[in-house]
Amino acid sequence: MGGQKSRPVDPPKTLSEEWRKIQWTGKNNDLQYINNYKPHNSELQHLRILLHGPVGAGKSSFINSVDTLLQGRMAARALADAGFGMSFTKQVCFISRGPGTFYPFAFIDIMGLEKNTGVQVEDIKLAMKGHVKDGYKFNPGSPLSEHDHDYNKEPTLNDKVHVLVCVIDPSKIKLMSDDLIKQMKAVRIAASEMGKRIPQMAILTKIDEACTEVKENIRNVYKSIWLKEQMETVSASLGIPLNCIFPVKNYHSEIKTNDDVDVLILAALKQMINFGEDYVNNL
Ligand SMILES: Nc1nc2c(ncn2[C@@H]2O[C@H](COP(=O)(O)OP(=O)(O)O)[C@@H](O)[C@H]2O)c(=O)[nH]1
Ligand SMILES: [Mg+2]
Repeated sequence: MGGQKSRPVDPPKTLSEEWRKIQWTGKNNDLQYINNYKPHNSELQHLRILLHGPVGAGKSSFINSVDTLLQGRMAARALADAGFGMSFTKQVCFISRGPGTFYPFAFIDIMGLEKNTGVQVEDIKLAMKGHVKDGYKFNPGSPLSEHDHDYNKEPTLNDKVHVLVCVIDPSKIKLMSDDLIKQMKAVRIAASEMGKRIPQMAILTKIDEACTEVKENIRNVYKSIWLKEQMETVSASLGIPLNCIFPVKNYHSEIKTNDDVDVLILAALKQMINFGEDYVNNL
């Protein structure tokens, strides 16, 4: 009698196979693709990629990471403010490809959607339509009005947003308020209703922080059961198809780049460019 109590078996944390196939050795191909990219529509100077999401989600860090990876070394742009900077400015970030030249895509970084502190949905809608002049300092209390000096009455293709990217820290998903989710959804719906639908995707950042398996080896990204669940939750709560959601690890503390980190960032960036091209060419 009194046999040994069997130890509870921990459920597995990783799948034996990646559920999304990744070419871990494909960095150079992807890099070449980005380096060769030129907008098909010659009217377009820069494909404009708007990042939105809560403060601290990693928007600025993602832009920095793209910069870092394309330069092959840590980029010295002071964008990611450690300690969450509270700038409400519509900042357009161009990525340098050498003295005086830039990649034909740019990121628009707008401060978070936090209730009453961040940029409001109305302003983001105006920005998507190209009505908000670059460098405009948003006033969280009142959206930009048509009569304002910074209101662009006749936006051209180059002023508009061509891809909408929602940036989310997966470890915060459970803590996201209903209000915040409602606002992110509102932005997404606005983008869908914009005459022609602006393509949308999401990136999940900080995958190294919340998931031990990924922290140990970033190649576990598509084996981690937890991360897959977070991606499914984002897909369900924001209405973004799973195949438009990309996990990334940003460069934030390291002093050297890493090919596996680069491969994930490049996968997301490639999708942004492809989506933007679709949009611009089917107007
Ligand atoms: N561990 C880890 N930290 C990150 C990552 N991305 C961003 N961070 C950190 O998260 C904080 C907020 O990032 P930031 O880019 O300023 O967020 P933003 O408010 O959305 O622009 C900063 O301290 C970053 O160093 C990531 O992929 N992994
Ligand atoms: Mg920021």
